[in-house]
Amino acid sequence: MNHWAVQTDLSGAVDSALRHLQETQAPDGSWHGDYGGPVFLLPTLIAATHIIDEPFDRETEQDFIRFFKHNQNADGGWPLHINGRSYVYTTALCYVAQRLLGVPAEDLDLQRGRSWLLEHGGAANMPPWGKFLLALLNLYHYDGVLPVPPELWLLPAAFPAHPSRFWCHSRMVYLPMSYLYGIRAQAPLAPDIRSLREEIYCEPFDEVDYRASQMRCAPSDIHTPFSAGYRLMNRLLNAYEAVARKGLRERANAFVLDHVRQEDENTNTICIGPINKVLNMLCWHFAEPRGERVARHRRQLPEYLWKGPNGTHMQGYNSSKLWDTAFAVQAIRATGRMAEARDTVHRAHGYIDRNQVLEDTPHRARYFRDPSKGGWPFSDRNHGWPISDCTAEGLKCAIALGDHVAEPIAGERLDDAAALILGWQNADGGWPTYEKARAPSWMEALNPSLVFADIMIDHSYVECTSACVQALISYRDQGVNPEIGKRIEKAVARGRAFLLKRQHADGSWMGAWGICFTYGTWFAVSALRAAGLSADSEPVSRAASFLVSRQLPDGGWGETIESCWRGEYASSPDGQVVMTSWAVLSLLQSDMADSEPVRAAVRFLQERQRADGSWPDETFTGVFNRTCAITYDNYRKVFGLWALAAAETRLNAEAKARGSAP
Ligand code: LAN
Repeated sequence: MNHWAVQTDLSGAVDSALRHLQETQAPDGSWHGDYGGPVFLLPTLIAATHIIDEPFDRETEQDFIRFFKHNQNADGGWPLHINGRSYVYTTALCYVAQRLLGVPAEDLDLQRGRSWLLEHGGAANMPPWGKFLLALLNLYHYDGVLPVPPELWLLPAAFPAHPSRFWCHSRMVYLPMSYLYGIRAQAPLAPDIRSLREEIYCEPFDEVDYRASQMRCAPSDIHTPFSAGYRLMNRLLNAYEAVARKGLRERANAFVLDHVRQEDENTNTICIGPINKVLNMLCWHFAEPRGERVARHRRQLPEYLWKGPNGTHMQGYNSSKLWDTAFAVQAIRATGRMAEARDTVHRAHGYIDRNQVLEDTPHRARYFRDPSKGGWPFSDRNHGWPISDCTAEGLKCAIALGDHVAEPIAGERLDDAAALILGWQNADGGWPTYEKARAPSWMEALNPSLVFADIMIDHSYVECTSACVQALISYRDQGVNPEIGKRIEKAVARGRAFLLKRQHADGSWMGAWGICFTYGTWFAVSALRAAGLSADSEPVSRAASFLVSRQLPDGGWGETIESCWRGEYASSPDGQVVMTSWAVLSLLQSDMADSEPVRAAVRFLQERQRADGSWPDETFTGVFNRTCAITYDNYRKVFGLWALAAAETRLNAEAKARGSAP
């Protein structure tokens, strides 16, 4: 019997999902969607534009307020990410931001927010980043800010805790922070600030014990407590701050400002991420008031904004365009309808072609940068920071599209990408996000954020490793010289060993950037299969058993962000399209490819699909630093299509094997 016959019109479902994907392609060839979710970014931006006195137009500001109102929790507080529980960090920031936007303190929602805040210890109970921002606004005393002296940058680079060894996102936040701290940057004490001082603390502003509150934080906000090592270091930093000499401070400030300038120039003032974007802008506001550099930053800011149905907010990156486009291309390819989708594919190829990084950053060693030439970024080439897995997905697409486009990307550019990937592999066989490991793992203990985990160094990740392994294999398979071939073979073997070591006892892999085990498992299984493991090999079979054990009665899979911070599978009550698609894509590569669980999952995907080929919005699928959820708007249409297409391919292959039409 043909088990697949139960799937009514699978090819029709693929057709309509493909049509929907094609219809939503942007004119530049990419897929562009909301990259939101975090709630702490927008208030940070509003504080900064307030400090530089360059607010947004009234209409946009009203839309910011709409975002805040929409995302206020029933208890009165604000969450770290949309739909999360309340944090003191975001509650204080969202309260302050709305006041700066002109919402009166008597506003009923703000009153509820203030009550929640004061019940949870007030703004002196915020985690360090929040206090730092309040200090910039002149709403908090610098005595209560964890010292971040710029002089650390002047230490010999060989020093193991030198900031050049931090994960680039933390490094690029710490950089402008150390400048602003070094000069004790502070907005003037305007009347709105004066009244806010009386609204957000449990005690009168001048009676807050700032020094004692340096390390104080509400339990609701603590994910990674201060380590003993950090406490000791913080004592040393405070002692240093008490004796810091002016001459050295000025030298350090100049050094830091030069690095801020270089980051701005490398990224066309986009900066690596939203927080350092805002802080770099503030550096220039204080260093060169009303100068061209701060103006350029301010002009560029709207690129980070997204106007959604529930208000305008600040996104986690300037976009996720390259990443989404690379997956869209692979989903289309899985349909086997490249010829039908020719124009779409051409335009997507154009985007991938135009957005490869073609040169290293200037004086890269002096500015602590790895090579960039040949890499692909997450958003676009203007941003410029290449990422291991984005490079890998870009390379996979460039190779896959080589036969389908008139002007394939030149071979030397593919060579550069492959060389970059090879150069990024860590000693443990895994791949990091942006940069090869620069520091020992104990440095993670110096994480001062409390709110986030795994931010101090660039660790090796399952997803990055998997993408790099797959890309190297595709690159090798199109023919390389024996010497490179040998290097790739070794790199792949080490990557494979890394992945096998990371498999959990239950057969799963934990993802770090998607939620969560369904994501990690899909990446790992895909790489292991590409690297030669068979569908019935023990690791792949165990992964399949794990997935089947987590399938929900509706035929789907669904995970919540709890999976990420608990490190244990946390199921949602109902199946979710994206997680179900990841599970299907994994199972189809296993010895369970032809099984009732897969058929039930495909039925689930078909049932959830709307008439126009799309799927309705669901829970978050992305995460960072284990605690903050982030939206991948395009994942439903991309992975939904990919999973259905892979199932259809399988069905056709079976029919062919039996010598009958499907
Ligand atoms: C991203 C976005 C892309 C993401 C992938 C490429 C998907 C991933 O496979 C590797 C890690 C990476 C590059 C990533 C890392 C952390 C980022 C940069 C983000 C999730 C986007 C926003 C986040 C950044 C740290 C947010 C700013 C907040 C701070 C705590 C600094």
